[in-house]
Amino acid sequence: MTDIGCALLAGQVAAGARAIRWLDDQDPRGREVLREIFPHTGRAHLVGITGPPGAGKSTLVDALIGEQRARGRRVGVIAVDPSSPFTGGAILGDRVRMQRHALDEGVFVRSMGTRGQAGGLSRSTYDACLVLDAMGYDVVLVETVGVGQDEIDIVSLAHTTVIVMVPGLGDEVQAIKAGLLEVGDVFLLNKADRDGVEQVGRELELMLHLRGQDGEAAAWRPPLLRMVATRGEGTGAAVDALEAHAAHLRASGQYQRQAGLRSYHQFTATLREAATRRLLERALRHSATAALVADVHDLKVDPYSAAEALLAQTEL
Ligand SMILES: Nc1nc2c(ncn2[C@@H]2O[C@H](COP(=O)(O)OP(=O)(O)OP(=O)(O)O)[C@@H](O)[C@H]2O)c(=O)[nH]1
Ligand SMILES: [Mg+2]
Repeated sequence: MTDIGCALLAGQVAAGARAIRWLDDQDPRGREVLREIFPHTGRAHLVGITGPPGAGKSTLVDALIGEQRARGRRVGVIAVDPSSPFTGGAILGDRVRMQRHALDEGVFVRSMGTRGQAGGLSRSTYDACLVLDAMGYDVVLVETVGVGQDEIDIVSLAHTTVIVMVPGLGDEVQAIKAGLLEVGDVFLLNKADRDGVEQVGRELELMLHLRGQDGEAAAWRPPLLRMVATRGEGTGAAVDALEAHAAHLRASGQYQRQAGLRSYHQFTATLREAATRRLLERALRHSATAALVADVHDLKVDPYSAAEALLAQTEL
């Protein structure tokens, strides 16, 4: 075992931060550490938190950290900012919001920005979750803005997906709401101190009721809880709901299966990427490929026939 692997398993923050950086940079040392720590993962409760921009997710995460710490849990946080390559503004905001935990060694906060390539962010997030899990954090909270499918994928790979909603949002958010509704395990209606909370609350309750109707009796019924994150109101009930959901997953064996699913998802994503690259490299050695690619650009052949032709002429 490498020194950094040992230090990481002992929970040393500097080692964890370094491993995450290596993994992010695709430095081969990152992969080696990951191989070492992988058998020590699968314990942490992974909680994805998503919702529209400005819904109060970071404020709420800060409140959840406080409550989890009061219950004696060690907490890791990954703040995902898909919009920023450098996580400049977001980090700053999140740091300020979570500052009161900065000196608490039972709390570790990391921010991740997009790496540019497709799937890069979900890979970085997955790797960081494994690192925090191996470091012994009991709970890992992953915050991301719920706008696109990629971001929804990131959080729905967690054990427990928390959807944050707020009153006073327009139609655009209704659409987001529909997509998010399917993946939520716990719904937090934040900014309950604002006007319109009753109406949104009723709408969401109806939607959740309709969603619940085709489930089996043993299925989890997602609760809808009101919160005022800035004042810490509703935090205890929110943490209770997270724990109840983890207990539900453990009782049905889904808790362990989820780790396997995540790993399988990552396995196929990695294969897909590598296989496509290899296939294109090989295909480009054939002289016919350049002509085929030109035909695709010139719309002389439909994309499906072109893909079939390329596969037929290339050995996998
Ligand atoms: N009135 C009210 N304001 C809140 C509440 N929770 C958060 N806010 C405010 O909402 C604003 C956005 O909060 P953030 O925690 O940054 O929201 P976010 O969802 O993390 O934002 P992004 O990460 O940028 O999408 C801040 O000004 C908070 O103080 C609440 O319960 N009530
Ligand atoms: Mg935030």
